[in-house]
Amino acid sequence: SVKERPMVVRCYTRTMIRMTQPRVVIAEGAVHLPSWMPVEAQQKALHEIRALADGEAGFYTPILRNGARMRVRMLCCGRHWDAKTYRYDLLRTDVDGLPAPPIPEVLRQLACEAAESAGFSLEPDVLLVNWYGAEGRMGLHQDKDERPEIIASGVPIVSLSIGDAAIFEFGGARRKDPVQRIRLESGDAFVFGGSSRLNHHGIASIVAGTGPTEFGVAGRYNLTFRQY
Ligand code: MD3
Ligand code: FE
Repeated sequence: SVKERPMVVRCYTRTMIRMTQPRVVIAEGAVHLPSWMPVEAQQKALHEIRALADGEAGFYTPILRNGARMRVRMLCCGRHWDAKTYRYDLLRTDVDGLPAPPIPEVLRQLACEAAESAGFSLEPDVLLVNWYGAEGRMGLHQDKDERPEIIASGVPIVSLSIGDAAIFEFGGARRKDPVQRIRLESGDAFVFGGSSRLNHHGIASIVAGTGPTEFGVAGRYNLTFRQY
């Protein structure tokens, strides 16, 4: 179903225009907000991501407990997701032992607004930034390493996409449940709360060269904001 979110747009002509923004409910609690971020907000977010990338504790390639390299580069804020233990930790124990940097305030604010746009509320204390190159992907999985009480409460995970489009797969509670394929574009927000919080999901592929050219970014950044 599609619901509309009324919003006011300030034009350069100083006229106030009432517009609506699409809100697509994919499953109970799973709300897709296409083009939710204006281009300026995406650029502001990219600026923050670049500052993190250039910081002491930058991007790395996570190596899973089975020894496999993930097909994304990652950077965690607030808390670090340890790919060896599948636990959250204040330090990057499986990478370089450095503390996870704090979540930049600009980004935290964006996530709270996206949650609100979807009818949820979120106080994120973890941000995972994933970077996908043209060959990037992420297999079907569940996000269940957060505290059980948080997961049970239905608090959402907020995802923001910037750069190249991605083919996102969204399944159900069981691994074998059928998946919906949704193309995520630069500027899209997606909120996964309620009963969709434990659904299987992944990134099947990146559609290289489809991001806004003015950003000068290669590949795709995905930001997931979580409450641990
Ligand atoms: C559905 N990231 O970091 S974001 C992840 O695009 C992750 O980088 C993907 O899956 C990416 O764990 C997908 C969309 C997403 C994020 C969290 C979810 C979908 C979700 C949690 C529950 C259900
Ligand atoms: Fe996930």
